[in-house]
Amino acid sequence: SNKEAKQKVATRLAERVKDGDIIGVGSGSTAFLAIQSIAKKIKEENLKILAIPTSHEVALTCSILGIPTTSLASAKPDWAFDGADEVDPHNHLIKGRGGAMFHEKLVIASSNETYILVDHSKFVEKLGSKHPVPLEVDPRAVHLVETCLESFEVSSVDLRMAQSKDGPVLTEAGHIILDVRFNHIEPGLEKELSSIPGVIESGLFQGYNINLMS
Ligand code: DER
Repeated sequence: SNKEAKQKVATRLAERVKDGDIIGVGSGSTAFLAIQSIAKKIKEENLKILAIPTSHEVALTCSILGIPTTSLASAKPDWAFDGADEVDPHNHLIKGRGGAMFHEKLVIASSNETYILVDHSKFVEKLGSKHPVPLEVDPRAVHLVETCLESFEVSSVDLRMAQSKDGPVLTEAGHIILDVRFNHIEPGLEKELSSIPGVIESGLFQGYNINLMS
């Protein structure tokens, strides 16, 4: 099953942990299983590691599991792991279903290598087949960004609304998220999107040192 596949990948990832590692820890359900496997291993083998969480939720999980944490402001990760929503044949990713893609991209861009944990449902021929590309946008720039997006071939732009609170989702940095469906995702799109004034970051990951684990 999907859950068993995720658990197998999470367990295999935990085998990579070495004493003294500083590890960037991604958000999402697959990364969550990996963190639990890592907590088990470091207890059994009495390993000392530091985790760099990519969201408040991951930070809370680490503290509950007794995994010491640090931050990018104080340390560089030796390596990182995370999940993804879509992976294409070039190992380009769409991430951000969970809304943590800004911090996740900081950690992945700071890591020499990143293990992306996926089950086969994440593989696509073309990015954008199943998921929109989330943009983290400063709320003051939402109209400016929507206007700039008109010069891209876009089929929809949706403000991500909160489920258990009235109004839009606000990220941990206080921004809104626009979920954008692009008709074509070319290799240069990530950089183009980040150059739109008011776009803080996107969930498009093109050209990072990604090791797939599936
Ligand atoms: O939001 C994210 O980027 C997560 O990593 C997400 O893309 C994968 O989450 P999942 O492991 O729960 O599918």
